Amino acid sequence: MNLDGLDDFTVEVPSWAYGNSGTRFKVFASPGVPRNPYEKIADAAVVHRTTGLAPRVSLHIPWDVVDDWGDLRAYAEKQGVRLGAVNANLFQDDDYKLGSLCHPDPAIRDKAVRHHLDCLEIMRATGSTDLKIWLPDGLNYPGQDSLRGRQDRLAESLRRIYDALGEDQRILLEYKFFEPYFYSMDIPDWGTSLLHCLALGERATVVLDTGHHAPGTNIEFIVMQLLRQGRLGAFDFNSRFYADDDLIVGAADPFQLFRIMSEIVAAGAHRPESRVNFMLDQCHNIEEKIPGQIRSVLNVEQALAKALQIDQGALATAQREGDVLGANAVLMDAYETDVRGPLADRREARGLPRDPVAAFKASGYAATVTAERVGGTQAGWGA
Ligand code: PSV
Ligand code: MN
Ligand code: MN
Repeated sequence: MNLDGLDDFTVEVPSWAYGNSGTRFKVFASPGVPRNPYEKIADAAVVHRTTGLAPRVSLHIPWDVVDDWGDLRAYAEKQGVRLGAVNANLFQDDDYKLGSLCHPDPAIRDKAVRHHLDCLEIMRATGSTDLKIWLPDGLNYPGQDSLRGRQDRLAESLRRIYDALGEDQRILLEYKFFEPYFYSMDIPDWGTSLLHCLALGERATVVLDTGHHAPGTNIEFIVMQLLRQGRLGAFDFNSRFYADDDLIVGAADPFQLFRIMSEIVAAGAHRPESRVNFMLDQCHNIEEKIPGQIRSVLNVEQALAKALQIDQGALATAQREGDVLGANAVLMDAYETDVRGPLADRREARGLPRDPVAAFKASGYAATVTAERVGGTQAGWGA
């Protein structure tokens, strides 16, 4: 079985997946959750040690702020992982009631821009290259503000952030089509995100969160189109049924994940040279968090392994000859291939556990940290 393309493939895990989280109405407390960013990194490192797939951890600012970034970086490296993308946070400040980067008041826009400049400073200390920007903003009512004016203000604010990027830094600009109660989002779709990125310059790229689309959206089409433009910077992988559910990637629609990875493989974008950052953006509200993350990174790997089974030659021939069913069959054959055994063999050959979830359960890690950690923080929101 051809699994060559897996060798340098990695998934980045989010620090907030290890803390408590819940619905919009209730956070469920789990025993042994991390009390600070160091403990989040320790948990993330377990995911990497058991899977060999997750060597980076995304941070959320200010949730993960520490006194000494060099110390956190050194701690992560000692644990065998690196600090990854830095997520800005514009959604927990009274000043942003009417928006942040698009706010009608220039002083509030300035504050929001400065938050991103602070994130760039943090990235210099952590060695991170990716700044992820997500706007939780929009309008509740038609006429509340000028749709066009907000886009002009957004362009200006993003320009200030972009111009402050260091040589090796880039922007990941996230879009999302809805928030509960909004009539219009400030960056509702990939077209809006891409237009801003194109205006900014080549170090501005789109991040595609799989939970941020209307039901039925053909996400692999968006992936293909952004790859064509060289502007797919990253994924925020998760699953959704009805809303932005942040459930385990590949849980709701494994076939969709396969179709996404098929476009990735067709463009060779699973290789590190593509600089597509395959991140998770998930919360584990009721399930155990570390096994939930292990399951997630394995699901991404499995979808990629299946996509690598597509007989590209046979597919191209069937497509050229107009063999509709034949072409579809080539794709489905790859999807139906059971890659679990070969992936377990591959893990074993690399000194990793055949079954990472079972290995984690047998390790006693959960009991150890439950005994050690009392008073874990809620993921992000209370940090
Ligand atoms: C917003 O729904 C989002 O997807 C953004 O990436 C945020 O940073 C993240 O979720 C917060 O959990
Ligand atoms: Mn996201
Ligand atoms: Mn989201």
